[in-house]
Amino acid sequence: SVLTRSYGERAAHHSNPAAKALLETMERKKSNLCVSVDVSKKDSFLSIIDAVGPYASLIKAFAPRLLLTHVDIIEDFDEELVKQLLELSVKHDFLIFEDRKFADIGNTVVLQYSGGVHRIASWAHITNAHPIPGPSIVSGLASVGLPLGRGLLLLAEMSTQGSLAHGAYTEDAVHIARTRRDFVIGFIAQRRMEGVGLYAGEALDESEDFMILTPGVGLEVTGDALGQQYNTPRAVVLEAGCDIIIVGRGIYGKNNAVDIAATQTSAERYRKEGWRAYEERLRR
Ligand code: S5P
Repeated sequence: SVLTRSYGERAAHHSNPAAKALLETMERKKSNLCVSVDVSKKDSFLSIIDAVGPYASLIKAFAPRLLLTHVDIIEDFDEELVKQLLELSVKHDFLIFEDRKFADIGNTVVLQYSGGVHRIASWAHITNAHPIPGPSIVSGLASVGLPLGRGLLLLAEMSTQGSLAHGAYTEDAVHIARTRRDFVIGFIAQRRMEGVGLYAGEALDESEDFMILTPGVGLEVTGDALGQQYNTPRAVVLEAGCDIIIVGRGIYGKNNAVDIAATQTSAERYRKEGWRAYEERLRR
């Protein structure tokens, strides 16, 4: 089973270059930690990334969730930021996951992914999408991302209280991913989901290897005021069988006033906890 394979071994089961690179850097840096950096100033954004770079294998960049309106998180976004982000990604050996959560028709997501102010496909190794529109969203994004060697994650479940992504929705998300294994490298989910999305007559392919990235990870608190729910790295990696823990406020604190030393200490703490749980899982 995937659960008893090392990240390094699993790299061989992926043909997608982003998936391969991610699993290899995780093994190399002994880190299954993805740091989520949701701050609104370019300077804070870059200094957090520089600080946690040595401790994370994947940086989840700013998330301009609704491009149609004015909600882009980084107020002073520019081309220079992208350049510096890419320099940091080389310096610290991490990949960039733009948590864009695409959710529109194929034609629109092609434009959103390739163009606009942010030109996400040009710099983000990995991005994600809600499967709500059906398989066409994956085809649209793949037409932009595959030629660039990018990978996609589907949101099969969410960490929030009352999430609608469960049951048949989650089943279908996994099913869609199975039909596009060249581009869909894994899921945002809360558990391994083994056997989910296998419809009558379908067989589980031995080479199938999806990465499970899990947000809603915290050591100090069990939630926030807006429906977020937290589990420990151990519960997520060892008990639920997920591969990567996504941690935001648990690492960098609450706002733009960044305490670099404290950020580094907590990044290392989460990295250690996540890695220990993974090593224990391998021995099971
Ligand atoms: O279901 C989800 C999916 C995502 S990508 N729940 C989440 O919280 N996320 C993201 O993970 C969210 O957008 C945020 O960037 C991060 C969690 O941040 P934290 O500060 O609560 O750790």
